[in-house]
Amino acid sequence: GKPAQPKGVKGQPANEESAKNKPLVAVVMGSDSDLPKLADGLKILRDFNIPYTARVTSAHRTPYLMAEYASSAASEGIKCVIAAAGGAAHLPGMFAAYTPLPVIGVPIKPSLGDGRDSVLSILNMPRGVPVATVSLNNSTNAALLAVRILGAGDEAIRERYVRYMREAEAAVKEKDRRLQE
Ligand code: RP5
Repeated sequence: GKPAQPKGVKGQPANEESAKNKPLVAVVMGSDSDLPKLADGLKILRDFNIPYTARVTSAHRTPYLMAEYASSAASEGIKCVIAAAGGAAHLPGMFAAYTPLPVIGVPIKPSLGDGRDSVLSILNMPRGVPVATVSLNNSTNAALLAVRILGAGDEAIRERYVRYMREAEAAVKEKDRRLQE
């Protein structure tokens, strides 16, 4: 007879369950030294219940791995990429050169200088290869933008985002109210 279907959690077939947990966002970084600056953004993705994968794929140190991963990300089911790099921050732009997916660049403050080089090298892309650039170390906005992009085609994610906006609004109103005390 037919082999028993392996069950995932909540009694769903395992293959459906793993499809549900397949990463939608790829967070790539030039170095593991960037990781601490990405912690806030990764927390937001978890809070929004967005499955993601985090990888170190350096445009300079592992160019072939980076190109291979960027080339296959879309067919792996990734919908949106967050790419972080500092200094000679080529990763977001190079990643965007290999994928049709939206790429959000996070400039990381390097050990040398104030970080304008990171910002400008991610921001100043040639026409035709866009990278959405957030401000220095701002993985929070990168993650929120990724959630918005996913939410454009997914009502449940959009609803979670609207709730987040309401909560953020309430938090500011509460601070204002306390100022009046
Ligand atoms: C970039 O060089 C990385 O994105 C990182 O921000 C910077 C420094 O890397 P490490 O020398 O700390 O590995 O590629």
